[in-house]
This record gives sequence, C-alpha cells and structure tokens, in this order.
Amino acid sequence: MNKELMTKRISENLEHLKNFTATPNKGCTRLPFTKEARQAANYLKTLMQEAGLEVKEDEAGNVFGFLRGTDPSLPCVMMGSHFDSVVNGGDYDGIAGVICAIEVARQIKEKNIIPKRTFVTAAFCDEEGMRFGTGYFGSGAILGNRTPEYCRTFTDKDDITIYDAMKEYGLDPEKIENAKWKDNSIGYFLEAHIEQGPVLDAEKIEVGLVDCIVGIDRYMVTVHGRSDHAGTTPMNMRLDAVDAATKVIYKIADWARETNDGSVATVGYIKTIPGGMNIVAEACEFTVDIRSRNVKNLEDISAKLHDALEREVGAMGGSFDIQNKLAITPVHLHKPMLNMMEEICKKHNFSYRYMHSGAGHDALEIGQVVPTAMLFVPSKDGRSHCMVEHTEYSDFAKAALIMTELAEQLITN
Ligand code: HGY
Ligand code: MN
Ligand code: MN
Repeated sequence: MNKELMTKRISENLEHLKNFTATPNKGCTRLPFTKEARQAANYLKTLMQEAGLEVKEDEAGNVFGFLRGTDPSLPCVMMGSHFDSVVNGGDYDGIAGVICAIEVARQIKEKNIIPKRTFVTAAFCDEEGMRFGTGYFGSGAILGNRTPEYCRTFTDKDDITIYDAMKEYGLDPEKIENAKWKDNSIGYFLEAHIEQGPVLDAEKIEVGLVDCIVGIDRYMVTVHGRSDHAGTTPMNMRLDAVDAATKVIYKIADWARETNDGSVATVGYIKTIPGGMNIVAEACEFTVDIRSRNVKNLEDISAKLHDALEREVGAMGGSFDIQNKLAITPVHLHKPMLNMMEEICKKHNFSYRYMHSGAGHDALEIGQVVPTAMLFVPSKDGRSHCMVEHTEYSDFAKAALIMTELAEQLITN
C-alpha cells in the first residue's frame, strides 16, 4: 500500500469537506438534517461511487457504500463513523473515520482483493446529538432503536422536532424503522477516529487500540420558578429558578470526582428564561452529561441529581422537569479484532497502546450488539470539539492501512 497516495487522497477529501460548515472560519458546524449535512452527504456519495461502491442513503439520512462479496449470505463487514459535528467543532471528529473507510474500500479494490463478505462504508448522520441533545441517531436507527415517536419527542433550540427536521431534509420519519438492518446482517463493525484526548500525543504513540468505551447518561433539566422584579421582590418571597438550579449544578462535578475512577460529569449548557438581568428568572434550563466505565456510577450520579433537584427545587417552592435524552451502557470491544490490530501494528512497527474512550462514538451504539473494533490516532495537544482540533493526514493513512489489513482478513473469511 502506497502511504503517500493514501495521505494525499485523504487530505484532499477532508480539505474539501471543510467547505460544508455553517460557521466558516469558526470551526465545523454541520448539524443533522441541514444544508451542510446535505452537501457533505452528496460529496460522500460521489466519493463512494468513484471508489466503485454501490451507494445508498437510508431512511435515517445515513449514507452507505457497498462492495459486494461473493457470498451475500454472510454478515457484512461495516466500517465508518459520523459526518455530523458539534457547533464550532473540529474538521476531523467523525468525518475522518468516514474518509478512512472509503480509503479502505479503495485499497481493497486496488489490491484486487475479492471479498467473500460484503464490505460496507458507513457515514452516520447524527452521532453527536448536538442539535437535539440526543445522540447516535443514525447508528441507532440501523439497529432498530429509532421510531417515529422518538422523532416526535426531541426538539432543537428552535423547538423543531427531529421529525420535522427530517421532513425538511427530504426524509419520511414515518419510515425510520425501515432503516433497521436485518438481525445478524452486520458481522463486524470497525471505526477509526481521532482520540480527542491528550494520551497518544503526550506519550508520542502512533495508534490507540480502544478496549472500552464509556457509558453515557444525558439529561435536559428545566427548573420552574416565577419571574419577578429583581429589585422590589424581597429574597424570602422569590421563587428563583436560578438560585435553586445552581444549588444543584455546583454539586455535579464533585459527584464525578468522588468516584475516583475517571468518571466525568459536565454541565455544558445553561439558559435562564426570560434572561433579563433585572428579572428573577422564571425558569432555568441546563444539561447534564454523565460518563463512566462503571454502570453503577452512572446510576449513582443520576440518582444524586434527581435527589438534589427534589430537595433544592422543593425548598424553593417551584417544580422541575427532567428529560433523559440518552442512556447507553459502557461497551467492551472485540478482543480477537484488537489482537489482530495489535499484530498489524507490530508488523508495521507502529507504536501502540490499549486505551479506553471517554468519548462516545457510533461504535458505542453498534458495539452493544455487533463485534466492534476501534482505533484512535493522536489529537494534537488532546484538543477536540473546537476549531483547533488537529491530526496529521499521514496518521489517518496509518489508520486506513491498519484497517485495510484487518478488513482483508475479515472479508475473505
Ligand atoms: O460526545 C461525545 O463523546 C462524542 O463526541 N459524540
Ligand atoms: Mn464528537
Ligand atoms: Mn466523533
């Protein structure tokens, strides 16, 4: 395999994809079911077609490329990641894994490998959950975990439901369940991704072999109080939603620290309503994102959140709503494939280490039911979900090379 050619093609593709953002010069903002998503999906279809793949967009808005195997009865080997992003995010999170998958397909063709199992490149439409606060929409849909009711439930900040956003994008949410793949039709799932953390870069290691991905519980909390004049309303007569909410928020990070096992909890979004500096807030919204390799910690921190809300909002005299936007358990990835990737790294003298992922991925959703392998390449200074996110294109070529040799073993057996 010609690593220089692979690096060149990967860089050309990712450089072109940088055009498809709603915030030019301010990072990548490519939210699901938007103009930018459509532009990226169309470009990915072209690349898959040029690679000689049969292309399909499914009822969820995912894009797939098929390199048909000689034995269609065998479960396929799927490789991919997501083509959506966070707001003002980086240029490589997710999308680089899609391009690596397409490069693997090119390599399979150029090496004249005749696959027994079909090889499928996958571009999932909404892994981040950034627009609707959820997550793993596209990868969840192929497992049958998304319904029209689900699409009606969740809204974005403009109160647009997933359902209406899909219709606007040209999809029929009533047909979302048709996106489900037949049980046992996916034999293996592979994902290449940037680490999004500091470990590989700090330790100058080329490849991360991911053995475990954290579980995630995500909530949107709304505390309801009463709006009043900020100057004339005595402190003992207020139903101050912000006062109660912050008495809960300030505890959340410590609940994670107290686990002492790397669990994390984040309040990434807070909004006061109506948001006037001289108005006692009527309501306060905030998100909670809890992650751990230990399910019990997810449960404990969620329980502490509910108890604190009961206590503090009760004392204020208001009420609260809490919507569970995502609940997914940790996943341990497929040891035999990890061993195969380790052997490939040794063969090519790539330095590597086993590591867990603190970020969720489509591999977290699909790995719940399908043997899954994931590898990381270094993120410069460990930065991600921001416009300074950077990884060398030659590192993606290494990822594609490793995944090509792994895929070759899987699709020919
Ligand atoms: O939030 C995450 O961990 C991932 O980037 N979706
Ligand atoms: Mn991300
Ligand atoms: Mn990602």
